[in-house]
Amino acid sequence: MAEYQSTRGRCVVTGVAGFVGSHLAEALLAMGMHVVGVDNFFSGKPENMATFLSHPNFSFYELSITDPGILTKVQDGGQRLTHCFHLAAIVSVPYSLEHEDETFNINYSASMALLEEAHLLGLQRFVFAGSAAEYGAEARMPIREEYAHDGTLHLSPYGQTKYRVSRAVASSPLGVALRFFNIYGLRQDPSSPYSGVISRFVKLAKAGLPLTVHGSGSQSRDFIHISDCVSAYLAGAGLHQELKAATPGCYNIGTGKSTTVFELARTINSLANNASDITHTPLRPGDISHSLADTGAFAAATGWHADVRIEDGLRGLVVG
Ligand code: UD2
Repeated sequence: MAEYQSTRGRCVVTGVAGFVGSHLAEALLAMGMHVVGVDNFFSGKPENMATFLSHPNFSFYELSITDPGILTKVQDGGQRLTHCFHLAAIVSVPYSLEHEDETFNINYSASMALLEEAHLLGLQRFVFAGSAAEYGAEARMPIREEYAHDGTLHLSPYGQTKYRVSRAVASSPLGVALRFFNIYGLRQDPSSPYSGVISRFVKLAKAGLPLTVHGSGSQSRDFIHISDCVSAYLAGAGLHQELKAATPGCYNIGTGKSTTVFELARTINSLANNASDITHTPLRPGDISHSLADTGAFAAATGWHADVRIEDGLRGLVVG
């Protein structure tokens, strides 16, 4: 993990009990920041906060981001908040397709209200968790930030709401929207059929079970390790010791390298000494063929780049 600046400030992390939010909170606390965590356990889990729940610089609020005036509510004793990392959202694409209004309320309306409140309270930075889903079924690779526009055909309410908020955040003087590609790492939940492919494959391979590849496995993704995502959040917020603060805008966060699902399955099986055959199931409806980030904009703005090679990240998950 990169070295982080020891600095004082009071950060809000929404979605703190999620896979990514919990890693971000750990890093901020390790830097000496105060962290105010918000989660309503819709998809987050209390056990994700086990390493820091009793940290003296951490306070937790079980609240939905749809509660009005949430930043004012969590300003412990009126102490000034400095940064807001907004990660809480409906994160499942299939769920968003079945619950369009709820997704709009949570992912769009609540996010816009939070951004406005951050302005009113004079926060220094508002860093938003955007997504590669904002690009829909983009065919040009690697994907550049400007490829998402108002005419983009979004494949889900999830992608559409993330796009709209990213645009609003990027045009605010305190806003940085980070469009993450496929994040993986410790604590990612492998339990649903729509969980990240790496978390599912690692769980199956460790149990000696066959990995199920949808289609031929020639589809590819830009897989980015959680520690690189955390360093991108810190650079986005202007809190990374070695990197420049990002200017307001919208940035891709990926590795710039693609891995096919089949390569992934083979590597994970080999690391886990899993002798079971790889099985193939029908392609998932709506699956995109390829997704690869052009990370030049964030690199130019901050000097950030991903450090963890996929082989090393996978070895860490499988072998420990
Ligand atoms: C990612 C995001 C999603 C959304 C989307 C936008 C994750 C976990 N999901 O979906 O939230 O942002 O990008 O494009 O980051 N696969 C298998 N076998 C399995 C599971 C998956 O072959 O058991 C395949 C799957 O069909 C797909 C690839 O692996 O081709 C990646 O699947 P994923 O669910 O990890 O991520 P993705 O890119 O569909």
